[in-house]
Amino acid sequence: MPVAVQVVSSPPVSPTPAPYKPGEYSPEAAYGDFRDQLFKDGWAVVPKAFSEENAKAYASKGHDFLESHNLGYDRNDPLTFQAHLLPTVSRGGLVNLYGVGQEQFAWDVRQEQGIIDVFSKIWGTEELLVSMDAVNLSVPLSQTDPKNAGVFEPWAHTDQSPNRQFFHCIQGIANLAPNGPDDGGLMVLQGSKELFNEVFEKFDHQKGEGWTDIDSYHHTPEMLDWLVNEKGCVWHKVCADAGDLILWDSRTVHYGAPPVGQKARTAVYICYKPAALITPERLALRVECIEKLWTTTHDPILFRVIDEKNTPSDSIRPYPAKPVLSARGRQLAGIDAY
Ligand SMILES: O=C(O)CCC(=O)C(=O)O
Ligand SMILES: [Fe+2]
Repeated sequence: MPVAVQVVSSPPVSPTPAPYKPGEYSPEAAYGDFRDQLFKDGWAVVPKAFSEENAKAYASKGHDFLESHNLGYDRNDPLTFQAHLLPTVSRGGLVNLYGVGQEQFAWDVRQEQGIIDVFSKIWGTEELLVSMDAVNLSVPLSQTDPKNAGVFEPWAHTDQSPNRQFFHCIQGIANLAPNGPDDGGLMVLQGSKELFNEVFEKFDHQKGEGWTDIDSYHHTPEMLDWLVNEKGCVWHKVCADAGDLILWDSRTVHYGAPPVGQKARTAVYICYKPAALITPERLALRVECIEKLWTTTHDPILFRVIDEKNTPSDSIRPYPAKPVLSARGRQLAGIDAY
């Protein structure tokens, strides 16, 4: 399981004005729910967004996925918790190859009504499109094996272009297994959302020929040092139970940490945005992704398509069957109009 650098194809993305502005915090306009913390701190956990029983069943499908590559991994045998017995994962246990974004269990999570309701509240509409993003399947790996050194390195970033200086996206993690302090998971830099614009002004000299329009920016050591040591931002490990939904504003600096205990991390990355935002061209591309079993990045509107050419031939696993979607799922996919 080498840590792969994923190349994704990049259809043109450009800074767009945000037509929805629900994401700014004001004490006068308190919601009395998860949105207050989300809009203030840049992250929040919604407990019990879906049932623990369903979460466990989805987690089991995640382990089926890992075992089905027939590389030697067996969830019941800790001696097989080794990188070379697993399919290729990207950083922090994130799997985005092998057509995983079109796996039935990923779609079943996206069709969970409790999760849809949370994003409907955020955007003020039930007419949403959902991402066809990666999953997280992190088997605990040895921290002393030098081959795993890269696995344990932080990869602090935001999933929003420095050119979009406004509320743009809320990302989510449907948490499938109990996720305590040692179990890996989302690390957030508390306080960094408020400083999203300022950090790029302060480090303007690092922009080279200009900041990227792509919604992914990895912060330089100088930026992180400034955020932590001068601005007082604090790293926080988000903990959650199976069935909880973790949310964060894409301007919050974050990364996914691998487990350092005995238990595996399993999660589905999930993000919904109003269907009204998409162009006909991108809607057609979404449907093509489902047809061709392609995975995308996090934003259901301005997504990039993961280049499946990087899927290694290290496994005999066939690609997934086409997912079967409910009527609601077909609307969330963009196959059927609202
Ligand atoms: O694995 C995580 O908790 C975070 C992954 C991540 O950075 C993302 O999905 O944008
Ligand atoms: Fe991210």
